[in-house]
Amino acid sequence: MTYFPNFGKIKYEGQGSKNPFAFKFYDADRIIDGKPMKDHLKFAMSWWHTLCAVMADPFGAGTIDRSYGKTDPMDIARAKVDAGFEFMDKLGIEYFCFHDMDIAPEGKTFAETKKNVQEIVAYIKSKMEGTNIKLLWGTANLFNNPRYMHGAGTSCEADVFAYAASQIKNAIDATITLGGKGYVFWGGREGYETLLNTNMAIELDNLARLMKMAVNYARSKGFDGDFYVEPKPKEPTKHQYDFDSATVIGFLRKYGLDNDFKLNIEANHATLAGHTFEHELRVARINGFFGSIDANQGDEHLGWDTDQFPTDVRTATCAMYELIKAGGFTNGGLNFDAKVRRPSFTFDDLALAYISGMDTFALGLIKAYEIIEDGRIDSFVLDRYKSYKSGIGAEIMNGTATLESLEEYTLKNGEPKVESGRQEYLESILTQVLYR
Ligand code: XUL
Ligand code: CO
Repeated sequence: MTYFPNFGKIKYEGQGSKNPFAFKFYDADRIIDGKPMKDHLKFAMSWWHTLCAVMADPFGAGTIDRSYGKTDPMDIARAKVDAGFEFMDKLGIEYFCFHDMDIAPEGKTFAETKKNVQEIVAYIKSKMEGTNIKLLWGTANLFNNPRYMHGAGTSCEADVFAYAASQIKNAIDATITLGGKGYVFWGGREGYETLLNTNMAIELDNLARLMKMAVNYARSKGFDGDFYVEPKPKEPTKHQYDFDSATVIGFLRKYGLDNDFKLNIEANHATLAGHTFEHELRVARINGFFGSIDANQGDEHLGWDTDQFPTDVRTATCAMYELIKAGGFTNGGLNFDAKVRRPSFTFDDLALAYISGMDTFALGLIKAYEIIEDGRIDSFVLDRYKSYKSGIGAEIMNGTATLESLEEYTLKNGEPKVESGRQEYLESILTQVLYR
């Protein structure tokens, strides 16, 4: 039984290949800086977009049939497992990520939902045996069901908070059973539509309470992986509390969650926050919160989360530069939180999309190493701050300078001499390395 009859194992054929079902840049076993490309990139398949999304939009029905030839919801869920493992095997993808409600159908009661999830988790576990396929992270879907219309952890209804907590408990159990090293909080409904009906202070305190409960529970069950918050400024709510990396880091520190949580940075969410992807990664990295990546890209002409497969090599290069400087992934990886366009409705399109995304990041990784090896950009930045190495700069850095001593210095030395930022020159180096 195959769900993807039109292609077999996708191989690396190199840049000269015109075979659509082949990698042009992603050479999984190629050693770069001492380890295979696949271990640098740790590609993951998103269960929801890859196996579930029917590509409906507000103006029309779905274009992809996700019944996998079955009618019973649990049979469909099991078929998705089979299809997912075939897909990962053929693409050479070693990780996956899921929400509880992607893998199993919601039951009529919570008890039924719990049973459904446990049954499919057991099936996934049996499929993992004897393969290299691992769980990157798990999460709970606390945004689809209408009960979450006012939020989950930030709901004004305590019963909804309790329901969300129950779902999280089971999603953590599923993550632990499948050996996952990450658990994600993405707050799709954790925000507000209007301040006129919102007590922001209670909502934020409660969100932190929910996260703390999750940490306490998971640690008590032996989970030694990372928790992640995935920042996003808006959509579906008008304003989301986990706006961007800087906001989330402030939140985690305020509530004492910074030892257990890192960030899962999504490219398109960065764009929505008015940042570049690399900005969000840089903020995470320099603050010690670099965790995992949801790779995708938006459309520069559309203002919403289009979740497209990444094709922009310049952006991928800048992102991979941040990954390398962060020392690589530990528990994290690169999850394609990306979906095909609505008219790309065949299963072949899914594979072609992944091939394109994986090639983009493979090339980004190669180019990021070339930028570092070239050295001109790094040494420019090093040199740009050389005034802090000695004299008055060293005094500022080592904390001996005061406002008085700096005034004395300025009175004596007069107008500072400043240098050019050389942006255009540095951009030309990037272009030169990207296109050589
Ligand atoms: C939504 C989004 C989610 C999270 C997991 O924009 O990115 O799929 O990645 O809940
Ligand atoms: Co995401």
